Amino acid sequence: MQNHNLYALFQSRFPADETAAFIETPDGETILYKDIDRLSGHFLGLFEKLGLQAGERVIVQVSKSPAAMMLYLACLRHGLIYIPLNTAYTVAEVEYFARDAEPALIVGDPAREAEFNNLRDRLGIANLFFLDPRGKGSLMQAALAEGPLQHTIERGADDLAAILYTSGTTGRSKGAMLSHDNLASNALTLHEIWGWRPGDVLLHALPIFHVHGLFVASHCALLNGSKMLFLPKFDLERIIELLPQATVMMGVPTFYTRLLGDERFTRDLCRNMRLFISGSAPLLPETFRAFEKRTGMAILERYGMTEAGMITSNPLEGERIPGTVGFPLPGVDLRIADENGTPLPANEIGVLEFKGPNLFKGYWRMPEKTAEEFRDDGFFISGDLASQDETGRVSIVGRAKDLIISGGFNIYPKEIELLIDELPGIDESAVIGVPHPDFGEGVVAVVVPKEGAAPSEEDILAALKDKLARFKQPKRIFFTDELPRNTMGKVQKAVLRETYKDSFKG
Ligand code: MLC
Ligand code: AMP
Repeated sequence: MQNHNLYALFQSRFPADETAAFIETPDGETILYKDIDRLSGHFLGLFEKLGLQAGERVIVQVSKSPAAMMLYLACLRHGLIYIPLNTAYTVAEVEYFARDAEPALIVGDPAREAEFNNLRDRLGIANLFFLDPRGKGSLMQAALAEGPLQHTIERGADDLAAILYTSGTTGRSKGAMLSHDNLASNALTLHEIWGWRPGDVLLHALPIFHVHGLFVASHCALLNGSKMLFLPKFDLERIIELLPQATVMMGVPTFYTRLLGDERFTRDLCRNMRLFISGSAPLLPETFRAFEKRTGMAILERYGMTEAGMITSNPLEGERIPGTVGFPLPGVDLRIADENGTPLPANEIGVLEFKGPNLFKGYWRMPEKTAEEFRDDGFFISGDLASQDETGRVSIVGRAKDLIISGGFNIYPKEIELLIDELPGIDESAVIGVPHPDFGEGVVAVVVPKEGAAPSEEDILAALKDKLARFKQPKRIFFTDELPRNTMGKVQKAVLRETYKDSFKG
């Protein structure tokens, strides 16, 4: 039987060259391909010692580091289901995920050790370890005392490799279950269509707790045996320093607007680059054009989501058209449909639906929610509004779901509205995204105070501080006597977005 474990696929592609580097950090830390088996093998030793079984969940909320990458690969090898969490999440937010996923192991940042200990005690989590931004801490200590072991356990195509939480329209997060084959099929396709070639070097500045940085970027590098110049986070200075050594970079649109904002970012700096890829949020056509003017290169925009990885891409060869996300990936069946799932004619706007080998296995322990988002014929309802032209090229024109995407992070207004609405002196609120020069969209809360009450912006922000990750907190709060509603009584968010559209101008 073929082992569908994704790690086995990577392993089969590791370069024969003993000196080939997988990761290089600005601090001079290097991991060679030949060392990946051994380094991840120490974690396998620890997993064995702890008695962790395939199919158990591991929650990881740690800074990006080469060690964190090794931990991810070790989880794949041991058949553990990897659950990465945004490092910005508060412990209150982590608690929700821990209750839902019932992990056998949590790995956290030692900077929040006391809070994690408290969480472990309250939830009865069996194993808690720490890994700091330098790859040190109790996890590493315990792992280095074990192994290294060298198993890559047998996995079937549908066995889960990861659960990535993504919020639903109700504001509560749902765990998207991704199998080894979901990840493998998408990685193989992207490796092929983006023309990865010997000698490619990836500049990796994305976080590794989302699809984009963890799967799309790292998996392509692994399949290609490529080196990743691995930055702990987006850092303009470092990127400018490292670009001449790179050939490929992936980023959210904010990466590209920030680069364009620096005059050192020139055509010469990009002399070895062959591909800039953008996604996770819409790339403005003006950014595409300014980028092309500055560098002579057309950013390749693609479209994806947590539930499926990548779904469409502009072509490597052929025209990349700004404002479009290109063609469905090979193997992806895509249609633009009306609210009943009936396909619409070319160029009409409807909801984008698709299916393919990359499409997830449903939401963790939420069969009803899963059923709601699938059509009877297996198509997944993405919640994105799009059109497709006669040639098959797709344009994302909006969202049917109430979602804000800020700097590539998804923010669900409902989650914030619920928290604001329960504060004293507040009648109701509406949270919207409006144009933001850096993040694409910025979060604005429009709040209706109770009669006679006068809540302040500071009070509201103070109340949200420990409950919500910083990036979700409104960057502006406006007070109003009444929210605009339609005849059905539904808040007209489009009207609010128009009213407050200049909140971040100037
Ligand atoms: C940081 N802040 C943000 C923010 N990121 N606010 C809104 N939106 C964001 N995305 C806030 C912080 O809370 C802080 O607030 C201030 O900005 C500075 O924080 P920072 O940590 O220094 O920010 P910075 O490093 O500059 O981060 C910005 C960023 C980062 C754009 C580089 O957010 C990022 O790496 N985004 C990528 C997200 C991503 O990988 N998405 C992929 C999802 S996968 P204060 O007030 O404290 O100063 C997906 C599928 C697909 O969607 O298709 O790919
Ligand atoms: P997430 O749930 O974090 O995976 O975010 C997925 C969502 O990001 C999609 O449903 C889209 O709304 C959005 N998205 C991703 N890529 C693009 C893109 N290139 N253009 C517009 N929206 C995008």
